[in-house]
Amino acid sequence: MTFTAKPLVRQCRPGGVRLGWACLAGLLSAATALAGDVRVQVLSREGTPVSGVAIVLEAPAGVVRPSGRHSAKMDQLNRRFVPEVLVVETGSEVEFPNSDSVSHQVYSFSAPKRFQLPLYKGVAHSPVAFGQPGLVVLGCNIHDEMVGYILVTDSPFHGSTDASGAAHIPSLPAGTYRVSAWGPRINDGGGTLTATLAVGADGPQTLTLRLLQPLRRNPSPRPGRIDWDGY
Ligand SMILES: [Cu+2]
Repeated sequence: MTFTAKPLVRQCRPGGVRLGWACLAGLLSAATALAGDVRVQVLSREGTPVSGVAIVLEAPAGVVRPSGRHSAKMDQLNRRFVPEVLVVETGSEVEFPNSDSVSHQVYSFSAPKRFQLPLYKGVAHSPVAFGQPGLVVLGCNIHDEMVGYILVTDSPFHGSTDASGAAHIPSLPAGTYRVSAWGPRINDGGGTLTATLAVGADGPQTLTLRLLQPLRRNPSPRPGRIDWDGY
C-alpha cells in the first residue's frame, strides 16, 4: 500500500540546533521481517543508500516501553569517529576507545553533555554517561577534521542506517509512531525527516524515506568552538 509522509511535526531540536519542517516522500510496503518489526530505509535523491542516519520511533501513549539504558561504544579509527552517528537511550553509558596509533582528545561542548577526555590512546577513560536527550557533537582537540555525533533519545525504539541505508527496529508494539530520521549530511527539513507510521499486529513493514535535496558534502553541525581556559 502507499503511504505518504507528511511534514507533521517540528521536533528534534538536539543540542539547540533548530531543525525545520520535514519534506519527504514515503512509501510503506510489506516486507519479510517478523511481525512488529520495522525497517526504515533512507535513500538519497539519486536513489542510493544513505548510511549513518539516526532513526527514532516515538511510541504512542500507553505503549509498554522496555528498559533501554545500555552500554555503547564510539571508537576512533583512522582519525574518524566510528560510527559517525550513534543513537543511545537516555541514561546509557558510552565507551570511547581510541584504536588509532595517534592520540586523540575527545570533547563535546553540546548542551546535553559537556565533557572532555584528556589526550589518550587505547582504553584510558571510564565510560561517559549521557543523561539528557539531545544531539551531542563530538570533536577532537588535535584533529579538527574529526566530527562524530551521539543522538541521545528517550525512546527505546531507535537505530541507525547501515551501508544498505536501512535501520531495523525490532519488536514494536502495535500503534502509531512518530518517526524521525536525522543525518549530518541531510539537507531536507534542516537535517530531520519526520513521518508517522502505523504498526499493526500483523505487520512487518518497511518505511522508505527518499530525500528530495542533495546530500551535504560535509557533515553538520560542527563541534562548537572550544575554550580550554577554565574548563
Ligand atoms: Cu584526534
